Amino acid sequence: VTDTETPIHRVLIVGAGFSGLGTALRLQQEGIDDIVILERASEIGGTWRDNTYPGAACDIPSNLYSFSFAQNPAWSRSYAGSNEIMEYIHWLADAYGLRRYIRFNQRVQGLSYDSEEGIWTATTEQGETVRARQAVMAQGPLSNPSYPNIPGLNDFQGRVVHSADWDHDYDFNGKRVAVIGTGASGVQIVPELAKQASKLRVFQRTPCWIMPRLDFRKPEWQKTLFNKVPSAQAAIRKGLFLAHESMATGIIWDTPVNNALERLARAHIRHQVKDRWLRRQVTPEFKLGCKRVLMSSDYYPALQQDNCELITWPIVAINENGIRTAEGIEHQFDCLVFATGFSVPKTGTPFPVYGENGRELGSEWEKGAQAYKSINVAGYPNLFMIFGPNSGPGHNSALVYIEAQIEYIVKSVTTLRSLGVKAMDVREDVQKRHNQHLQKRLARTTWNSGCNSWYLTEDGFNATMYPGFATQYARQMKQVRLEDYRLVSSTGQ
Ligand code: NA7
Repeated sequence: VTDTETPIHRVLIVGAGFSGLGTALRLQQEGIDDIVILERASEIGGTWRDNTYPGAACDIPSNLYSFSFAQNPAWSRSYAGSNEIMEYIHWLADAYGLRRYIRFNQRVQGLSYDSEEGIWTATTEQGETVRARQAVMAQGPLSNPSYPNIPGLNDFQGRVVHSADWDHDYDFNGKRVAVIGTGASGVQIVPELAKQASKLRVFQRTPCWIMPRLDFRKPEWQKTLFNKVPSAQAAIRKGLFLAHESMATGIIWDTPVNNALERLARAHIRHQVKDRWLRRQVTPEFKLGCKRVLMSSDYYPALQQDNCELITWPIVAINENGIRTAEGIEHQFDCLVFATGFSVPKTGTPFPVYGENGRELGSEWEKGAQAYKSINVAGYPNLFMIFGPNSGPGHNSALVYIEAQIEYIVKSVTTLRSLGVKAMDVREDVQKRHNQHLQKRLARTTWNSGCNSWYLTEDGFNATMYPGFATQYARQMKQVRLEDYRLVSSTGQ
């Protein structure tokens, strides 16, 4: 098929997770339904489709974890598990008829822009070509599981499982299991595996701050109320949102709120951990907020079960039987569970993206990714990103940020249509000023207070997080300031 024979769609979206589906839904509501979504897997759901390990749940209260334009009155718990979140995602796709836009099993291998025509072309590894006037990258920032580079990893003869690629056929009952990694996924997996494994060893490199998690079953009357009076749910949602906003002052900046939250986390350790050695081991040395603050009320108790032990000696090697630590001990296992997170393309893109005059985004981002309002990049007209550079939520619901970005995309697409303009390209000087300001603000955050985290590149550049309140972020996304863009008319001017 030659380019001239390939139909030109209005909007092309990469990824059918929350971001891609939400964008399609809102575009459809605005009367734009010439949409194609390319999805690499055979199912929708993105990160929630992939993260199905036992205990997988959201750290954000469920009432804050749905789109405001499609609330979910049915949440059964104060914090939703991954199953229930997937149910909500399926409901979104079915209730709004979004599946008809999706082409499954199509892994995008490149995106390129034709300046003459003002058209984006996506090609997939499976040989599909899709052309569209606007392109939305909604492939998610944390979608590729990362395995650490430990010598001998391939020699292990037992089962190897990653938190983001769970093996549901494997029976952990009575098995000797190692969990490597104590981040957000590790602390959710450990209490569940501690119920099944005969021996569970948790390999910790760095402990994280962990807050108690008030998880409870929601009363039936609340669901009935939310069904009948959506404004009641909206009001509760607002309250939860503001509570999280107020915590930002401690998590993002080193303020008295930070000290209070840290005292609470220390009290949580004292209350739940009896042994002094273990207390010392699980107490972080970095400031609360520097890495993601975790939520769990059953992780510390699980560590103290008879079948469970925390190991803080560094892992030196893996062999056919298990793990050798720097202490010189070899621990034998039937299964190794990697809760070691994701490879984050901070200084690149997940696939090559070619803009005007053949420029390539990954190489422009070698020294750290930069965008304008995290959504557009100069030289890449009509390209939008969800969870682009510096839109990471440190303290509030990811969906609040996604929603702000979706609204910006919808406004941009409808504005282009109403002005009869071919393309909008953010001005280089505007993008530069925006980033100078961002980096100045980031320098004063706790993320830059001296710990290693996936938020920072090796030389300490933060291309990941947004250094402010979710409210501030959403406010800057409310308006598309045309003066910030170079507008290209259909005649090319
Ligand atoms: P994270 O938060 O990236 O955590 C990965 C964990 O794995 C963390 O504890 C790491 O220790 C540990 N890790 C990585 N490599 C090693 C080696 N070689 N040895 C021992 N331990 C290792 O991933 P999650 O999946 O938990 O969460 C990802 C995000 O998803 C999370 O932030 C939420 O936003 C949702 P380290 O701290 O680097 O010393």
